[in-house]
Amino acid sequence: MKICIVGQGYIGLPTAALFTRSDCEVVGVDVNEEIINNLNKGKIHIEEPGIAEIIKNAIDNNRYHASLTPEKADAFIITVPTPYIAENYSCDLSYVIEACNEILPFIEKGNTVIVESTIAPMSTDDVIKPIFEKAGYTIGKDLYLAHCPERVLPGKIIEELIHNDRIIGGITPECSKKASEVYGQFVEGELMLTEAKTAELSKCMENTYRDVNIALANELAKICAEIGVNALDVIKMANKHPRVNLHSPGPGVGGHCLAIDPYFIYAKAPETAKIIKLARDTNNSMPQFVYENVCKIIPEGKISIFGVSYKGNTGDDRESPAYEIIALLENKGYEIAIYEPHIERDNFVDFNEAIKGSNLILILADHNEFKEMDYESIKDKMKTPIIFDTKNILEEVPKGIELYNYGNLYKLN
Ligand code: SAJ
Repeated sequence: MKICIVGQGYIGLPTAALFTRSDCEVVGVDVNEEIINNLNKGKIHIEEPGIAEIIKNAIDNNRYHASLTPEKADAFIITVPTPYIAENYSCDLSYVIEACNEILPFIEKGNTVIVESTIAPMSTDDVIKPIFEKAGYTIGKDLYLAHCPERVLPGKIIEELIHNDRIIGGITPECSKKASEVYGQFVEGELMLTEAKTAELSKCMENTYRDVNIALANELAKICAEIGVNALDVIKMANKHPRVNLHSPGPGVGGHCLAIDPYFIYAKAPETAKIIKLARDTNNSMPQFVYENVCKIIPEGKISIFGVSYKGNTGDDRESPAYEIIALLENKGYEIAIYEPHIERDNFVDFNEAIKGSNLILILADHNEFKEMDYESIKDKMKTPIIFDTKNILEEVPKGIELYNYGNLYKLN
């Protein structure tokens, strides 16, 4: 089977890698020339374990190459970003539409087209299907169209792509069947056949479920700071109940999924999607909450930011709440030094420079490096050894260091 995958990012590239392992030939398409050139040399631009070796091996065996333009194939998979439109939070399908138009000249009767990008409910029926119908195809008869959302966790993509159950949402049952034959190449989880619109909403709801739960945890953290209770203890205790799973409060919700997908549902039914919108607002309010607490801990001085990526052990900083927190602190006049071991950027500094003469370490990402750090040694290097851990990663710190987290913020009131 030859597969053409449009979009060689966090999902498209690992997906390409897995198809090549199942003896498929893959052409990975992307608009970014630098990415294409690097990929063809075996250089990977995403930080995800396992991918580089597979792609290198596939290039050596002529099973993978990257290209700026699509090629004829048996199946086309679209894995491009779907941001949201700021005015009304609706799903911006422009990259998906562009990708559909781009593959059109290479499509032949009998091919399968799969959109993996997360899209708002009804997008496949109302927007994507007409593109191919206008070109003369009858969907389900001579072209098969499906929405098959990915549901993998960054950092564990390879494992989850293989083992997670997969939603296969065809426009017709025949479309679902054809799309399941494509994923059957490497997916070992269950292939669940359904309609496109059900697949779309299921995917958006998965991330909304998590966003709403995180909002609940964040609200709890705020309540606890207000009334004088240790939020982390409450979570630990409550989660001993067999049917309770309170999530973790944090500096806000980042990433390209949780911070965006709930809006796709909200935009479809703004009058009804009340909890969904409130959860987004609550999570969006967390940078301000972190900022206000920092101001209470130290009114001025140097702050060492530990981590800006949206989640631990990745170099992905899309939609990261860290940047809003940094902007608020800079505006207030604090001196900011950013230490982020997973991202290289000109204005980021190394560990020693970050903590030298610092008044506060503000942990904003749960990287392993920060969990395993020798905090004893930082005491002498900092001006005032204080840590505010917004990710709940430090249970204990050496004597002489003052630690704030969501368990004891009430002490500041
Ligand atoms: N977060 C909290 N508290 C928590 C859990 C997470 O504040 O208890 C924050 C994280 O710090 C991060 C954000 O939420 O900023 C999102 O992180 P995440 O690990 O929950 O999820 P993502 O965005 O990396 O991946 C999600 C996953 N969806 C679900 O778990 C329902 C993943 O399976 C999806 O494939 C992915 O979205 C996607 O692509 O849609």
